Amino acid sequence: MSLASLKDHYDLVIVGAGFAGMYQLHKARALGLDAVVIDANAEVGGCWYSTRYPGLRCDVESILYSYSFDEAIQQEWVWKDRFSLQEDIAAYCAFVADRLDLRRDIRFNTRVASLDWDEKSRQWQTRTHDGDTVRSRFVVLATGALSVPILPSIEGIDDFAGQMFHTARWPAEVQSFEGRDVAIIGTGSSGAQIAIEAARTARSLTVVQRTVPYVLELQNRALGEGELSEIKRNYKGVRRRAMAEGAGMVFSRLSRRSIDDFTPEELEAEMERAWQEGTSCLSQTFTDTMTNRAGNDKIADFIRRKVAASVADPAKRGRVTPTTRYGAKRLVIANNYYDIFNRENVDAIALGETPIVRIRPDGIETTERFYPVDTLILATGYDAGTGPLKHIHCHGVGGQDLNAALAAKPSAYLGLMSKGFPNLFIVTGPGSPSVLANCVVAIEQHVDFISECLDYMRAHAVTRIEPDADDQEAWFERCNEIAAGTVLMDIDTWYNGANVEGKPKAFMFFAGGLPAYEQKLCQVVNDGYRGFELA
Ligand code: NA7
Repeated sequence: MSLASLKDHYDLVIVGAGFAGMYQLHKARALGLDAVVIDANAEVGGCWYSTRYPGLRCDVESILYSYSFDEAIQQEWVWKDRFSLQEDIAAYCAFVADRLDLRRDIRFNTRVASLDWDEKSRQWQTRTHDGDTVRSRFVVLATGALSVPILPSIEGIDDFAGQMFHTARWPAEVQSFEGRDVAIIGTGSSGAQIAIEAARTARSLTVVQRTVPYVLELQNRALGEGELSEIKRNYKGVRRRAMAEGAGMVFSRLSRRSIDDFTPEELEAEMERAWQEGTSCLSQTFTDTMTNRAGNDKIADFIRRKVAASVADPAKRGRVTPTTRYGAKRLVIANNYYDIFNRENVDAIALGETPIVRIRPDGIETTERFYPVDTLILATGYDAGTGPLKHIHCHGVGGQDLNAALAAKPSAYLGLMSKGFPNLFIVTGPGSPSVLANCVVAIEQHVDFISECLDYMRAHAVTRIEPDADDQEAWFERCNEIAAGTVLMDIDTWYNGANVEGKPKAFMFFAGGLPAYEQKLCQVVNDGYRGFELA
């Protein structure tokens, strides 16, 4: 593919052509701004284009994990499944790019190497790895939260002689596990989804668990034509309902009551109903899943009983039964996950009981036994939130380094801007609802805010915006205060930075829900961008 040439100057440079970058480009054009998107991939879609392991499926409903801003697009696109496969989401992004003619302003196959602020001209200089430089008044980092993989350091791993890959860097040619001896290290969403695929065809599958996950039922199914038309008839209403919910999703019913308000029989019935509805309904139906630890234990126990009813072999059942705090880690939601452990070719290791001694060229040796492996899958997660920014050398006022600032404290005012980095917006950055909600809703919320802000600045002849240091600090504290009142800080997770060595333990997102966050954004705008310094 030939690369569109970059001009010397734009009003706005957008880094990343995923959901956020695509929408930001569309909004910038509507404002009459001259904008360009730069993306390292060869196509739009961001992580939905670049992450392609077999079985990758979104755990937010298709009808809501999609743009709401264009009525014609949402009426025209036909979703196949209640929860979409990666290939369908990637196809949707390509369709949107076609419809809005976005590609002519996207420079693909190009990585941004550095961003440097020039105080005198109040402009950013963007340098690409190819050596091109571009100047712009504004930069929007639409780089996503989960794209930089973490590779585990396990003794002997470098000597492994079989095929080995991280889920985020999946080779296109590997689509089948037929006849292979597969081990999957990691049991977040990626590990669980691949395990379901691999179990069907692998000669043997070993699921290596460091923390044994709670896996909820996705309840995926094909979307009937009538069902989709019904939703489309009132799409606006469905979107409004999603926006009003904390996580940007819609359920047929939420109890909206405390777990303590139920008798044991009623609670059992409510949990079963929510389990059958699928996805995260079991967590969302109660008002206090994340704050009422005794109540939270009752949900954990309900899932343990589901495991007990699903896995016949008592030894395997013991190994896949979770014991940690429910809901503190990102929920894993998949179709019939526990059933795979009834297959003779599938086993699980619980590292808490039988740790890995070393990886050998032909398998995994634990303190208990040796597992032959020729395909080693690293489903070991991401340097979340701040990780994607680490690959860009970003220097703000006085040469200060954005990554050094984020390494010290993952803080951005409203998750949008960091002090010392004027005119640089981050979509779904640290301190925003981001991955705690339906990310597409969170992205639209941010892009709308940024676009309105750019329009305001132009109308008021403002050429520089940056957050106030005290307001940024107060927001960081607020995010951590909210998380501290919940189970989210009870254990080490990628939400609180604990999965990356050397990362400060701090809560990286806003856990107060989308409506509260939206209210805050509105207040800030109504008060003339309170918390921001405009010049
Ligand atoms: P996650 O959710 O971060 O899961 C990573 C898994 O890998 C998790 O089970 C980790 O155990 C495990 N892990 C990480 N390092 C190791 C080592 N060294 N040894 C053993 N196990 C390890 O990543 P996913 O890709 O599954 O999902 C990320 C998100 O992407 C997902 O939630 C969706 O939003 C999309 P741990 O739990 O830390 O003990």
